[in-house]
Amino acid sequence: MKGAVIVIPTYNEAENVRWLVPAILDSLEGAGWRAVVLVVDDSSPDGTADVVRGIATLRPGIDLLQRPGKLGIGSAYIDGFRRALEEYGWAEYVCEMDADGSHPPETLLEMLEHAEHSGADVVIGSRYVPGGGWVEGPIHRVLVSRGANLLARISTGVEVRDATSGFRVIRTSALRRVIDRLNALWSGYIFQVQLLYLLHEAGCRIEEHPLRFLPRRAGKSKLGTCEIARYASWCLRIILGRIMKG
Ligand SMILES: Nc1nc2c(ncn2[C@@H]2O[C@H](COP(=O)(O)OP(=O)(O)O)[C@@H](O)[C@H]2O)c(=O)[nH]1
Ligand SMILES: [Mg+2]
Repeated sequence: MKGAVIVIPTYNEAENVRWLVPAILDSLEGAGWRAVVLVVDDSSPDGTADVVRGIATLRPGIDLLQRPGKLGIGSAYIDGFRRALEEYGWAEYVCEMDADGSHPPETLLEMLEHAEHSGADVVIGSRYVPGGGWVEGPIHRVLVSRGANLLARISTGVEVRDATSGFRVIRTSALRRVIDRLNALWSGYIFQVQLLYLLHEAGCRIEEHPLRFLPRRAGKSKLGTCEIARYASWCLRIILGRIMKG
């Protein structure tokens, strides 16, 4: 049986995990996949972890990694990936997914099937390939995303249209190639671009799959101006480094 661990970082997503976690398991198990959803929660004040514990008593396939405080989305993925590789050796894929409903579970299934059929090491849910896009995306969010992608492409040189997407299927064999180098990555949103760069440098085959990116269902975005500034500072540093080298 094909297997996947879906790592979901959460901070104040109680209303969302309640429906999303069972929906992912229903979708994948219904298509013959073995799946575990691993929620990495940073002791959310809204009790996200309690909701996850509650639904975990009702069905198998749900795991929770609780951390002492808000340590960042990047570091949540690093801890989640380590746990996924250590505890779930049967899984061929480790996935990244947001908790807020922007990433539809049906698309995750399509991305896994895409990886199975194409043999790609990484499949990214992409808003910027034909068939993908924003569903009711507010203009400022779309502009931030476009700008972030432009910076990502100039700094890393990786020819991926949606380098900032946090919706990804990664073959475990590919993740193992870079896992020892993840400690050097940053804890915030730039982690996604840094990880993509590492996977690219490790010779992974990276493909994109159309994603219809939905509005967040409940709660608030955690992407603030500080995060955007940190993101841009990393990209500019890499670009300047390139220019200095000539
Ligand atoms: N564990 C953890 N999860 C986080 C943190 N920051 C954001 N997230 C989660 O990362 C995912 C993406 O965040 P979101 O606020 O939707 O970002 P946006 O889509 O760019 O607005 C969501 O599931 C968040 O709950 C964090 O510091 N720690
Ligand atoms: Mg979101």
